[in-house]
Amino acid sequence: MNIAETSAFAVGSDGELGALYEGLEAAELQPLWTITEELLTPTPRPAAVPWLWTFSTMKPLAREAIRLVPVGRGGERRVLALRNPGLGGRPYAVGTLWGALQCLGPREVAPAHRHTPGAVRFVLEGEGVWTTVDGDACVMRPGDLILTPSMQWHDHTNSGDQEMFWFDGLDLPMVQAMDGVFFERWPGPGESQPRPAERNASAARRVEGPRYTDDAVTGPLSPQPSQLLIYRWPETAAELERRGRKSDDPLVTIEYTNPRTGSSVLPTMACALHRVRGHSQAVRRAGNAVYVVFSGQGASVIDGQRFSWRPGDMFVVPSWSAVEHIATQADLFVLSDEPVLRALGIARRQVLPEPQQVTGEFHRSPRSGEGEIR
Ligand code: GTQ
Ligand code: FE2
Repeated sequence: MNIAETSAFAVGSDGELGALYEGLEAAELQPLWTITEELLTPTPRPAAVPWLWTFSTMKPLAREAIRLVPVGRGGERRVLALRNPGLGGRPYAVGTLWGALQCLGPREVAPAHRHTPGAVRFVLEGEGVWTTVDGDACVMRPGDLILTPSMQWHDHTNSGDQEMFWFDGLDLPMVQAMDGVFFERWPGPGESQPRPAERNASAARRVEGPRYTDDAVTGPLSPQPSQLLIYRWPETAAELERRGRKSDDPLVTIEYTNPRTGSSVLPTMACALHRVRGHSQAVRRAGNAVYVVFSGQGASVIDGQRFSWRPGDMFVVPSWSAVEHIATQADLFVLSDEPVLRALGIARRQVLPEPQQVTGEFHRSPRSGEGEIR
């Protein structure tokens, strides 16, 4: 930083100012007046960029990983993390959220462990897997949402002869930012929890209260995760149908809720489902989101770039980026960090009056695997 620039309003000679800045530098002190504009931005400036990972690129690589890299102690999980190119090599989908494709081959078991970051799974393809969460075997089928809240033991078992693929979302970057990561391996006996006595027990237990709400959860904030760990696709679809019939909005949104409190499913992360049936309004939201295409084909315009998508594709909308969706009929799973912004009293949304001008198209060349904006 040039002294004349930083000192436009300073009094004193260049020599005195030079000595001051040298003194500050040597003392590990940073004068705020030299960094105000990059620190206190009028609106969020996420390092993460809008990006899309196609299932057609990810799945063959995941299948090669199934063939070549066994799952087990050490690696723990066969997970391909979405690595946002704006984040300087950090393995995060956006600054606050981990997003990944996880897969298990026939008869594979991912060993039990637990950690402070909480996780959600949204199932894309295959049958035969269950995730055991603190002794409760949660059977996973396409379209189901399964929760593994913070510090609950979890392992994944594929008892069938199909490969299985699902999306993982974790609040790992947030927990990391709080320097709050703790991780433990199952102490045994064995690598995973004993063959569970219970199956889908959290769903069988009658937890009173609605499991879905419209877009904005306004219920009391709860540090407790949902005790209901499974949200089945047929129930989600029925709720979408019901709400879809009552409105002609091109976007029907439901948020999964903790039935006991009416708040988000996990303290840090909200899960929602968008049914797109037309051209939605452009909106901005404070906080980051990861989208997973469950069904249908369409496109989203993010900050003027058009991203076309198909089932299994995953894309990210960084904080305060404008986004609108276009499809005849498509279902998108959405993971966001909005509960944290709500808890801090800084959640905000803005609906834009006009659709965005499309200034570019996002393409992934299947050859290089590199994304490209044209
Ligand atoms: O399935 O337990 O994508 O611990 C990242 C960390 C999945 C898991 C991830 C994990 C898991
Ligand atoms: Fe885990």
